[in-house]
Amino acid sequence: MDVKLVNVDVSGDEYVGALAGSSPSEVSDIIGCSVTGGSVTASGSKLGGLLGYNDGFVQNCYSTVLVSGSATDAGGLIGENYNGTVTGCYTAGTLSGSNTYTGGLVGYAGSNSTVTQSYSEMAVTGYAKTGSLIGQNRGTVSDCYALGDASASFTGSGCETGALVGFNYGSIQNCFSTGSVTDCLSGAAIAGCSYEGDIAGCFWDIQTSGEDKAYTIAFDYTPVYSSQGVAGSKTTAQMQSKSTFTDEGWDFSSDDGDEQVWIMLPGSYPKLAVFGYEIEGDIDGSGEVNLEDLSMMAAEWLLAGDYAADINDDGKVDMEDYAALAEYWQG
Ligand SMILES: [Ca+2]
Ligand SMILES: [Ca+2]
Repeated sequence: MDVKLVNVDVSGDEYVGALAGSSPSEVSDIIGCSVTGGSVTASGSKLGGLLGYNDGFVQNCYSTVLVSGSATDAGGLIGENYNGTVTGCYTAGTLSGSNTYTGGLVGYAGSNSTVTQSYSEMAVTGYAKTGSLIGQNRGTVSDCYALGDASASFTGSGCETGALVGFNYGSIQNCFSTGSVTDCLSGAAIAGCSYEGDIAGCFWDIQTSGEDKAYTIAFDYTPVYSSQGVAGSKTTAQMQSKSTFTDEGWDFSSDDGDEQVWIMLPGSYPKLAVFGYEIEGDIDGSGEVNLEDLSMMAAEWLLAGDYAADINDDGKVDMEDYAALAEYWQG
C-alpha cells in the first residue's frame, strides 16, 4: 500500500510495469500507489505504467508516467486487466504505443475485468483497437470517463478505435468521453466497435470530439448514432449541465442513502466524487447545493465563530457566504 514511485526508468519485453510486472489475485490488494515521472517501455506484451498484468484489486492508484513501446496490451495504468478490479484510479500524460489493445487506463480488459469510478486524461496512440480509456473491453466498465484523444496508425476499416473504448465485447454503463478519434470506418466516440456489447447511459461531447458516431457494430461497422439511444452526443454546455446526466440516472447525490458517485462543479464536466472534490456552498456535503444548505445557513445567519455555513472561513456567516451559496445553487 501507498508505494509512491518517482522518475522511473523501466523497460522489458513482456509483463512490464513500474510497480510490478504481474499482480496475481493471490497477492495483497494494491491500494494508494502511484507512478509519476519517467518512462515505462516494452516490446512484447502486457505493458502498464503501474502493472503489466493484473488479476487483483487495484484502488486509488494513479500513473502519469510516459508509457511507450511496440508491445500489445499496453495501458496507462495496467497492460492487461484480466480478472482484476480497478476502482478510484486515474492516468494522465502520454501513451505512445504502436500495436493493438492500447488504452489510456487499461490496454486489454478480460471478461471478468471490472473498471469503475476511474478516468484517463492520457493522449493515446496505437495501431488499432485503441481507446482513450480501454483498448479492448470484455468486462464491465461503469462510471468512468476519458478526456484524451485516441489515435490509431491503422486507418483501414478495422481500426476499431474509440474515445472511450476501442473494441467492446462487454458492458459500458454511465461513462463519457470528450476526445477526438482517428477518422476511420470503425472510429467512434464511445466504442470504435462493439460486438454484442451492452452500452447504456453514456455521453460524449460532440463539439470537442467532432465525432458523430456513438459506436459501430462489429464487423460490418454499421454506425450507431446518438438518436438510436444507448448513448448521447451533447454540446459542451450540455455536458457541463447536471440534468443531462441525472435524466439517465447518474448518481450526483448522497441524499438517496448510498454514496454519491459523481459531482458537478461549475464550468466543468462531471467529476468522480471518490477523488474528494467539494462544491462550495454544499454545507452538508450531500453533493448538491439546495434548500437543506440554505436552511443550515439560515440557522447560523450572522453568527460569528466556527460555523459550517461560514463558507469563506472568515469567522462570520454573512452575505459573502450567501453569495457563494447562491453561485452554486442547483435548485
Ligand atoms: Ca447540500
Ligand atoms: Ca463568512
